[in-house]
Amino acid sequence: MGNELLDKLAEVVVKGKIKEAKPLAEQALGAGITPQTVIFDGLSKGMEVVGQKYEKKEYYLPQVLLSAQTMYAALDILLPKLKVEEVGASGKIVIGVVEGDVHDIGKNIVKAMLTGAGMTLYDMGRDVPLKKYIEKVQAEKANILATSTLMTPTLAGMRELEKMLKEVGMKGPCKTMIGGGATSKEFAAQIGADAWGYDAIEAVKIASQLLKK
Ligand code: B12
Repeated sequence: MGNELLDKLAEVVVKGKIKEAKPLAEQALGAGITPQTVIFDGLSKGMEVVGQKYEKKEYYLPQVLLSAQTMYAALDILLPKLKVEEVGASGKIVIGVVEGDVHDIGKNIVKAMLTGAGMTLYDMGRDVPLKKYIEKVQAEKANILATSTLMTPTLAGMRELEKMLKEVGMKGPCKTMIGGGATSKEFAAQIGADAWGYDAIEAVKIASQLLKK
């Protein structure tokens, strides 16, 4: 029963059946499936397929956009219901998608999980000029700067952010964590980021570790 609903949700994302997204998400919650499971084992699985279809040129941008909107419709229901175990580490986190990149679904899931875990989030949005991040980190005396990118060309922005943080004397007092499809643990080490996370579940673990340092 549970698996069927999750498969159906993945399919709805793949096909961009936007109207079915909310009712199905509600049905899944009603069936006792956790929001996390619905997001990671349902919606995200669908989005993986969308990515593969785009790579194979079976899908073009309008279809990808429709799938993204479908995922967002379901997330409207799911994100407010996310229950994350409080991790006993509180802190201020500035989060956003780096300049040049508009992919923000993953960032928004990460943000919801960190908020659920008891942290204070300052969401900068997507395609954000690097300077704005530094200004916000300084203004809020943030403990962590968390950035996301799914595109290779915009990786350079993350390297630049590390430099900019150093220049204003915040590298150290403010830890950095990065994630998103274009990033990797190796890349994080290369640029001197303090942590890298594969997904939103890991994001909570690494943020709490960074806050305890
Ligand atoms: C949906 C999508 C879009 C949507 C985005 C809608 C939106 N509001 O986000 C639209 C249609 C707008 C779009 C546009 C484009 N896209 Co697009 N898109 C995708 C697609 C299919 C899925 C991305 C997604 O939402 N995944 C689901 C979420 C939940 O996963 P996620 O983002 O990876 O996030 C998880 C983890 O990565 C992690 N995470 C994410 N951020 C962070 C941050 C931290 C700190 C941590 C710890 C963890 C973490 O946790 C998240 C949850 O678990 C990917 C394919 C793919 N394989 O990723 C291509 C993809 C990212 N797009 C791509 C491209 C090229 C584009 C365009 C340039 C296309 C074009 N020619 O115009 C434009 C981008 C324009 C721009 N300047 O940004 C390429 C990027 C290639 C590259 N390496 O550079 C990809 C990989 C497709 C491909 N194979 O070619 N796209």
